[in-house]
Amino acid sequence: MSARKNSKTKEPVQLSGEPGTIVAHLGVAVEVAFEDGTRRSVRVKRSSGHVVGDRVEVQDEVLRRLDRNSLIERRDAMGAVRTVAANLDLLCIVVAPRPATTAGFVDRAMVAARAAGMRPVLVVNKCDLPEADEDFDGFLSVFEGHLPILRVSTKLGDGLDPLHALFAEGLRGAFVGVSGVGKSSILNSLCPEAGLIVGAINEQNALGRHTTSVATLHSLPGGGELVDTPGFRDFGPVAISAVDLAHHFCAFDDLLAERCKFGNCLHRSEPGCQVRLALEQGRLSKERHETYLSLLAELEEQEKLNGWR
Ligand SMILES: Nc1nc2c(ncn2[C@@H]2O[C@H](COP(=O)(O)OP(=O)(O)OP(=O)(O)O)[C@@H](O)[C@H]2O)c(=O)[nH]1
Ligand SMILES: [Mg+2]
Ligand SMILES: [Zn+2]
Repeated sequence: MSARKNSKTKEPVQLSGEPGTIVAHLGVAVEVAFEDGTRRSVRVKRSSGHVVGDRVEVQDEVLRRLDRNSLIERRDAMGAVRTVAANLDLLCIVVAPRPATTAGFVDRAMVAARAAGMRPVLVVNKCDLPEADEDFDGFLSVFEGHLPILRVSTKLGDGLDPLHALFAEGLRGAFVGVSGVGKSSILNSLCPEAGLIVGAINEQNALGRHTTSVATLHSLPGGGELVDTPGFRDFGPVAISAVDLAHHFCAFDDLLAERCKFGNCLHRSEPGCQVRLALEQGRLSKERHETYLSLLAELEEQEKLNGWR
């Protein structure tokens, strides 16, 4: 609705702009898709903070951002906060046997999704490769039961129907993951008219080449929308309190059902800690506890910098 009359409070009628959604951020301009199906670029300041997925109203080249339902942010290696996308229902963490993704990346992405009120989904691509072996299955198995795991191969065209079904209710999701796992390739398979550029990984070091440089939002033919994002490795936590972290860390879900001795336990080395007990009994891997500890240390550092304590 572009203009709304409020007869009860007798406020003057507020003229608002044309409603739309930001579908691409091009630095000095954003591309807005309007409800009538048209699109156009609107100039913005680089520092405007607008992101793909933002609902906006545009009037005379002035862009007003509407309230967000959700926002996914991350801290990069330099400590800067980067916004990934806004107004998402699902965060699809894309991994592949090659290039490899660390379990820590998946855990961190899951923390970010849960803290932002989005459902995380693990999308496993390139299931056709010989590297999709027992070791790789072992890597995936620690996440089983904590989020849906969908296996695909864009090369073989396998596993696309369950992905379509995931979005069919009209949900909006974003693909995140390290460069080269095939985020743009999967989107092209789901939505051939997206026409995204894909790039071969570097055979020498088996790393992606950062082919995608801007986030873009696409409507899927079977319903729903998906954001393709440029690959990144650093998923530093943003705007989560150190005390809340454990509740967003899926490896602790069952462990925290049994309460720790102290209500404000940070699950480091406190006496009577259920996490520590699980670690000692081998029910929690050292690697995952270390991921938690590194997230905790990063959040405590931020809280110190922000003077929260
Ligand atoms: N074997 C195999 N290769 C695939 C599959 N999907 C994608 N690839 C290849 O993986 C490489 C990287 O694909 P992209 O789609 O560009 O990866 P991306 O995740 O978008 O990478 P960035 O944009 O750099 O973040 C390309 O050479 C693709 O052809 C698959 O299912 N199997
Ligand atoms: Mg890409
Ligand atoms: Zn504890």
